Amino acid sequence: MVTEKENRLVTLEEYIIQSQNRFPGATGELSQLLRDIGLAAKIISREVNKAGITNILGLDGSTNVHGEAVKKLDLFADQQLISALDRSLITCMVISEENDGIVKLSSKGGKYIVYLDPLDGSSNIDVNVSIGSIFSVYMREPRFEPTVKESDALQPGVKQVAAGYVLYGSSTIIAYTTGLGVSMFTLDPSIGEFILSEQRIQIPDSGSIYSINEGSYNSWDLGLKKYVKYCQEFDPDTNRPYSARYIGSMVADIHRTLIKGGIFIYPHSKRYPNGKLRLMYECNPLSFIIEQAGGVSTDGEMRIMEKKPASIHQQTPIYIGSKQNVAKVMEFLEEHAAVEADKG
Ligand code: AHM
Ligand code: MG
Repeated sequence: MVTEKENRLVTLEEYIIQSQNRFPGATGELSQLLRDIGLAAKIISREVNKAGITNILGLDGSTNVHGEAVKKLDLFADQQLISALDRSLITCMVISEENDGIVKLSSKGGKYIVYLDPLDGSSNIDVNVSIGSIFSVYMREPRFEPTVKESDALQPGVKQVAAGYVLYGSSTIIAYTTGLGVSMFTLDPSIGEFILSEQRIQIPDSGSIYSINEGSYNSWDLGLKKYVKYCQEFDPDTNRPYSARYIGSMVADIHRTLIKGGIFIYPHSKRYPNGKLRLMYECNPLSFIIEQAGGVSTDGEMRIMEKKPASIHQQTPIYIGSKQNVAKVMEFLEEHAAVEADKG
């Protein structure tokens, strides 16, 4: 394991191998899978950086399974990640935002199932704003029948064996967890390697930033409206008013929340009665990261990672971030839900 005292540069590959060596029985397969994702991330990062000067930018004319316009880079990222995972024959199936059904890989006996949001925040691509990739890894349990099927992948988030994100921002960063804290690496483009920048990251217990698309204010529950008003009130003792920050790329908003603390919310609303964000390849992996860093993630009623998925593309509301901020919004939601129940 790398100690803080060592100032030698440690690459993602070295770090993964060193971490694996701490578990004598480890087969190295999960390490290989993480290295595959690291490689795909470098290729996607290169393409994202040159998007503005190539014709890869822009709509490719088709729509994804949710009827949203697909940009060329979404497809590129999807292909890169899937083919990187296919190559090492340890993943049997991929579920991706860009594909309606499951994608069976060449290795039918592969031990892992991987969920992907290949390029999250894609509406930000053509305005040069940060975007990201998200991944979430499950085991395909040996008791499952030989034929790989969708129901094998319907496991709650607590069963994730690894998860992470890549942020294509002012620099490219990869953060991941295997359940032993969160480690973060920054891509050094001059040598083409991800270099360890932080390990055992901790989210602050409270923060003074709230992150939500306030354009939907009129269709929120009363408790949420009151919470946002609370964030905006002047009270220097509690560091209010909070700052509002909303990038519109969940990876970037969660990355900031992880580093600076605060809360990110995508609630249910009249427009999205079940929330907009996807449980399996957006909310579960980012919840695993935030929880591993000491934060909290809930759908307003229960822990996100304990939700039993009914379908691979299921949506969910999410309230995620620093412990104290999430506890506060829950107080508002509960208080006003009780008031509404009394009235009705
Ligand atoms: P995408 O995967 O199609 O890019 O959609 C998910 C994105 C999230 O990154 C972001 O938090 C959210 O959609 C923004 O939605 P909205 O524009 O409704 O606020
Ligand atoms: Mg997405």
